[in-house]
Amino acid sequence: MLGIRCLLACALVAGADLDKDRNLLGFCETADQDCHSHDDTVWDNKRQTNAARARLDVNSANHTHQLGSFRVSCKKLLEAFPVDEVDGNFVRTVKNCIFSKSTPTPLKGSLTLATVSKNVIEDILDLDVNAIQSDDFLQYASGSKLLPGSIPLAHRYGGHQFGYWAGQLGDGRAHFLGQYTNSKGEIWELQLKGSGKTPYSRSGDGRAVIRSSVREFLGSEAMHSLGIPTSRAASLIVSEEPVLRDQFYNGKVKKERGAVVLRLAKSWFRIGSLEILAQAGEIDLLRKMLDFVIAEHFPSVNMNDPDKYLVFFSMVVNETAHMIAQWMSVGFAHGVCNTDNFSLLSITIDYGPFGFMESYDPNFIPNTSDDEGRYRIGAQANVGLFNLEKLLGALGPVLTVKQLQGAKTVLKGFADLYQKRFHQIFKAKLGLRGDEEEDEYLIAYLLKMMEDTRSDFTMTFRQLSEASVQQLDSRDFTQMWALNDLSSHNLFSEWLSMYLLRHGRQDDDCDEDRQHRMKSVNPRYVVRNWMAESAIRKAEVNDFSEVELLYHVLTSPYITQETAEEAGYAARPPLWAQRLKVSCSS
Ligand SMILES: *[C@@H]1O[C@H](CO)[C@@H](O)[C@H](O)[C@H]1NC(C)=O
Ligand SMILES: *[C@@H]1O[C@H](CO)[C@@H](O)[C@H](O)[C@H]1NC(C)=O
Ligand SMILES: *[C@@H]1O[C@H](CO)[C@@H](O)[C@H](O)[C@H]1NC(C)=O
Ligand SMILES: CC(=O)N[C@H]1CO[C@H](CO)[C@@H](O)[C@@H]1O
Repeated sequence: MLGIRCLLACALVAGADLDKDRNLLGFCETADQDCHSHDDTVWDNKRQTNAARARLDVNSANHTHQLGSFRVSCKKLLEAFPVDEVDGNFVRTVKNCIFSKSTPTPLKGSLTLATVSKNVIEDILDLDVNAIQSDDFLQYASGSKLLPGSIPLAHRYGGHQFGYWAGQLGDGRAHFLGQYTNSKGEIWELQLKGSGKTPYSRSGDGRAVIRSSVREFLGSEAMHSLGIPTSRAASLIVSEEPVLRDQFYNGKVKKERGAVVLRLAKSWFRIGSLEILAQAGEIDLLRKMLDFVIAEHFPSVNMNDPDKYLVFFSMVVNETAHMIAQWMSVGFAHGVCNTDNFSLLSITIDYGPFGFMESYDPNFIPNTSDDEGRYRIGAQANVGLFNLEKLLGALGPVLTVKQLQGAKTVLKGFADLYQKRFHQIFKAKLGLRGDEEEDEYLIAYLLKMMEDTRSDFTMTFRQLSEASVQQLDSRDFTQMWALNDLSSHNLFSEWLSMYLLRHGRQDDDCDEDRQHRMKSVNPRYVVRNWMAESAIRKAEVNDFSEVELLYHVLTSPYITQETAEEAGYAARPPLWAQRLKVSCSS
């Protein structure tokens, strides 16, 4: 058994895929220590509370606001930070500031409100979904007219792209509109994406096309409903403005149409926001931004603590490890994990060529042009670590030698934090309570079988949740296509026996509870590429019904829904889906 255990630890590491030798060891070592002190119920409870809260909010929220009284404010950011002295949306190198004033460029032709997120409109923006079916909303949410209180800004940042320092990047087609303080006292930053050129557009046209905007809208709202920290999308507006794109970078330029997403986050600052200040030697500004971010978003850090930057860093390391483990738990591959696409708040931002893995494969790459597989799903933890190293580099100028040493030690703990969280989440996905030594082995064994049989990641876990113990025991999977695939593995019976025995040892756990628990963490619906693609094809001819349908389905991913079943969203993907290439240029 020990032999197979070590073999299978490799499979799990493939899922985690950090620095291979070290972590293979690291994994085996932590297994014997008391490293699972947090019970998985913490995670379950948190999700359930959030879901319950979400339901409550829908009923109790105060939607008295009509659009007429909606206001944003830019005061806080403008008072905190210097602004570019130069005006105008022409491309330039910008120094000694955090923002440039930049006015959105209205889209040409008639505008159509393609879809809105009811949850964001009501629960975050305190607006009535009916009130926003107005021409005013179309103008505000597309950049044609400025919201009361808005002084639109483009953010200056830099970043490491594909492993190398890329210099000044910045919001090249996004405009920060202002902060909105909602009826719950939360402060949200509103941003338009696709709203025209800024000083940071480089060679871009400042636009986004329908294709990428639909994906961002659905992707971010779906991630939120899966319980994963993310930016949000309020609305999607499409226009008649022609936008030229070489979709597959093969020289075939196609005329598409411009679209704008109104998106929200508690903060849009990224690792690259700090990096550019450190690289440019603007150390006072670096300190200013750090103090602002800590004061606004890390309330547990004491501003008078001489180690506050170190404490901040350790919190970002921890939260980033958790975020990536959560990505892995739903098979989410971000696709472009550059330091400028990594939030300082460890929320998922910048939905580009992302993808949800279908057949389990640690080498899954959502961006078909990423030939090296730098951002393959199994490498995400490694890339997260790389990005945190770059964050540490940016903090260098404000840390003492001793603090720098401390920060390096914190960084060394990343792999462990990640693996503990990964283990905890996957244990919950298998419905395992308490801790048994063989748990990691059960997880690794399953992933290895999934990889060998190319079983569907989402539906394997879901069907394990839906099958009763009797069904599992009798190995009757005629109605369960993913489990049917998995059961073709020659070690499946052995694994299943172990799994059922493990469950049998859980006292006070009836099968219904197990199923219920598992169904609340294993989604039945994720945004598969083929689903998004089908909705996009219709959206491109102004039929937004499928975008709407997907949005509704994906807001309750853990609940079986009739319309979703009719649409085949939990069925074996259609044949044409296998030939699909992800659209990369956006
Ligand atoms: C709802 O908002 C209105 C206007 O802002 C306020 O007067 C009212 O007290 C609020 N009601 C609740 C239940 O919070
Ligand atoms: C790490 O992050 C998790 C998830 O957000 C949180 O529950 C935990 O308290 C954090 N731990 C530390 C030491 O900050
Ligand atoms: C996809 O990967 C290629 C190769 O690394 C890269 O040049 C391209 O920018 C990536 N696409 C996106 C949208 O990030
Ligand atoms: C999806 C997305 O917004 N990706 C951005 C990530 O960062 C690069 C620069 O590194 C931008 O070009 C992408 O647009």
